Amino acid sequence: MSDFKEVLFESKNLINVIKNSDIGELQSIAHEIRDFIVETVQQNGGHLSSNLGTVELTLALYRVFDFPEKDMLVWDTGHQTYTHKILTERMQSFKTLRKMGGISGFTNIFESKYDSFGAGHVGTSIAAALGFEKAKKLSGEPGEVIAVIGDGALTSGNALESLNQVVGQKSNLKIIVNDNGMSISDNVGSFANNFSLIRTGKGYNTFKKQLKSFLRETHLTGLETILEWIRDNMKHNLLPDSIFESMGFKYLGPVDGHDLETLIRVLANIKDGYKKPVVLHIHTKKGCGIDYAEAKPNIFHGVSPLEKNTSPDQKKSDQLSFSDAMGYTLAKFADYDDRLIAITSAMDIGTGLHHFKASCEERFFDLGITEQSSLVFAGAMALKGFHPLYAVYSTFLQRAYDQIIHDIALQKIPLVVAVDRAGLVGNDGPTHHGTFDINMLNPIPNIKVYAPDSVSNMVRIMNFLMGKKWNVANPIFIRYPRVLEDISYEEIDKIIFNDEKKDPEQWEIIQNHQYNPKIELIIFALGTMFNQCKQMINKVNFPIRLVKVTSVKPIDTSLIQQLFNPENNITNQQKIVISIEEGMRTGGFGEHLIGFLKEKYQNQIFKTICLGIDQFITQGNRDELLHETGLSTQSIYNTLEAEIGEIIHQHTMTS
Ligand SMILES: Cc1ncc(C[n+]2csc(CCOP(=O)(O)OP(=O)(O)O)c2C)c(N)n1
Repeated sequence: MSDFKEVLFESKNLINVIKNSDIGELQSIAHEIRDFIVETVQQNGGHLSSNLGTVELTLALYRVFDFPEKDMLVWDTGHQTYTHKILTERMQSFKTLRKMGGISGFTNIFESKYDSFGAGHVGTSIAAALGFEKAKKLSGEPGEVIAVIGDGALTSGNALESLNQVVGQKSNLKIIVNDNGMSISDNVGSFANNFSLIRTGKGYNTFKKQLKSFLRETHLTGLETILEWIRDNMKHNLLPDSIFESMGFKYLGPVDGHDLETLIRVLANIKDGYKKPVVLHIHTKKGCGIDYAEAKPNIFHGVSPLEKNTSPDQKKSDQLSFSDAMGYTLAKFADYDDRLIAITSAMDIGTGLHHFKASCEERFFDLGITEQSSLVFAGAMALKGFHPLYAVYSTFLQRAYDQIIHDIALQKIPLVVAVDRAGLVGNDGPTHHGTFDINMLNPIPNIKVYAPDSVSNMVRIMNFLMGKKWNVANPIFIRYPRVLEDISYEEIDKIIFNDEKKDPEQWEIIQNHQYNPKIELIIFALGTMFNQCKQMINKVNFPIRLVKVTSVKPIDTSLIQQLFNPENNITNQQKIVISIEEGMRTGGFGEHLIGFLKEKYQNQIFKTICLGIDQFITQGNRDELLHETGLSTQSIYNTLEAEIGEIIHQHTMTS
C-alpha cells in the first residue's frame, strides 16, 4: 500500500489531512482518489468521467473553505461528488456506492451533513445556494456559500433563471462553473460556443502561463491586486465582453481545474474578500487521468458495473435495451417519412436517439438540458406539419409538466413523447426512478398513454403509429422501462420489414386452465408487470384471467365489457379484481380502472386490490427493487396469498 493510499484509508479526518498537506502530497492524494473511484465504479457502476474531472477542484475547495460548519457547498446535479463523499466521512462506506442500503451516487441530505442539498436533476445549485445565503444572512451566520455547476447544467432553464436573480438579490455567492465542454455528450448552445471559444483560443494558454508565473513571482496576496490582474489580462486576452460581467458578476478565469496550486490560490483569494457575486470559470477534462474515459467521456459518463481490470468499453452484450430499440426503430422510419423529427434534451445516447442522429442528422435536435423548451419546440414543429418524437426519461419529464398540459394537451398537438426509464431504474435511486409519469399523465384530457410489455411490442406499437405512415392524431406518450431484453437488431428489422403492428388500445387476455363458475381472479397488469404476472399465474391453482394492458389511457372498454358483461354471467360469478403497475399507486392506472369498474359493475366485484408503489424508492438493482416494492413475481404471489389466500384455498378445494 502506498503512503497516500494508507492516508486515504486510515485517516479519521481527511479534511484535516487536506488542510495540512503540501501541494505534492495533495497531488498524490488526488492520484489515489482517482484510482479508488475507478476501482469502485468498475465494481458498482456509476458516473465515471464527471467524477474524474472534479478531484482537484474538490480538494482545493476543502483546503480553502470550512464546510459545513461555516461555509456551505452546493453541488449541482450531485453526480460529480465522489471525491466530496470520500473526503467527508464516507471513505469506508464508499465501497457501497449505489448499492442497496449503501451510499447514494448523488448528494443526499439524509446521508451526510456535508451534503447541503440533495440533487439528481440538473440546475438547482444556484437557487439553493442563494436560499442558503439569504437564510444565513437573516440569522446572522458568517461564512460563504459556494455553488459548483457544470457547463451543461448551467444551460438548463432552472440554472439560468436563478443566475438572473443573483445580482438583484445583492448576493455574494461564489459560483464555480466547471467547464469541460461536455454535458453528457458535447454541450450545445450559445454558452457552450462561448466557453469553447475561450478554451480553444490562443489567449487561454497564454493566460494560464501568465497567471501561474504571476502567482509564483508576486508576493502580493492582496485580493484586489490579484483579481484586477486576472480581470485585466482576461479582458485583453480572452473575453472583451463576458456574459457574466454584463450580468453584474465578477468573472474570473478560466483557471485550469486540475492545477491544484493555482486553484487553491484563486479560491483563497475569493474567500471572504469579494462583496459581490463571483463566477469562477474553471476548465477541466471530463475523464481526467484515465485514458479510456478521457477519450470517450460521453460513453463513460455513466457506466455499468464491470469485471475487474477490464476497460468498460470491452463489455459485450447480446441484449438490447428498450432505449436502443426505440432509437434504432425510429432511425429506420426516417427512410419512409421525411417529416420525422427526433428531439432530445442532452440525452442522445441514453435514449438511443444517437441511432437516429447517425443516419439522419439534419432532422435530429439536441436542445441541451431543456426539457420544458424541448417539448414546446416539438409542439411547434408538429403544428407546422412535422412529425416529432421527443425522447426523454420519465423522471426528467417531470420538469415539463406545465408544458404537457398547457402547451401540448390543451392544443391537442399530434406528437409522440417516448418516456424512457419509466418505472424503477435501479442504482441511480430515488431521484431517477420513473414512477410518477402515469399519475402525471392520467388526468390530462386529449392525450394517450401507452405501455408496451416488451421490446417487440414497443416496435409493433411504433409501426402502428409511425411506421410507414404517421398515424398520430393526439399527443401520444409511450412509457417503457430501463430493461434489457434478449432481442437482436435483426429481429427488430423483421418486425419493421413485415410491418407487424400492435394497436396498444386493444388489450389482450390470457387465462390459466381452470374455470370456476363461482369466483375468478382478473389481473390487469400494465406494461412491464405483465411479464411478472405471467410467470406467477401458472403457479396458482385458481382460475385467473390475466389482462395484458398496453394503454394507461384510454382503457379498453370493449375488453372490459367482454369480461364483465352481465348477460354472460348467468352463474353470478364474483370477481376479485387486481391491478398492478410499475408506478405510484395513488392516482395511478389501477385506481382509475378500479374506480371505473366499481361504478359500472359493482355487483360482480367481490374484492379489489390495487398494487403499485407507495413511497420514494431507494437504490438497488431492479430485481431487488421490484421485490421491495411488492412487484416481483414472488412478492405478487405473496400478496395474493396474504390477501386472498383463504378465498383461493376455499374455492380451489370445492371446485
Ligand atoms: C433535469 C435533468 N435532465 C437531464 C439530466 C441528465 N444529466 C445528468 S448529468 C448531465 C450532464 C451535466 O453536464 P455538466 O453539468 O456539464 O456536468 P459534467 O458531467 O459534464 O461534469 C445530464 C444531462 C439530469 N440529471 N437532470
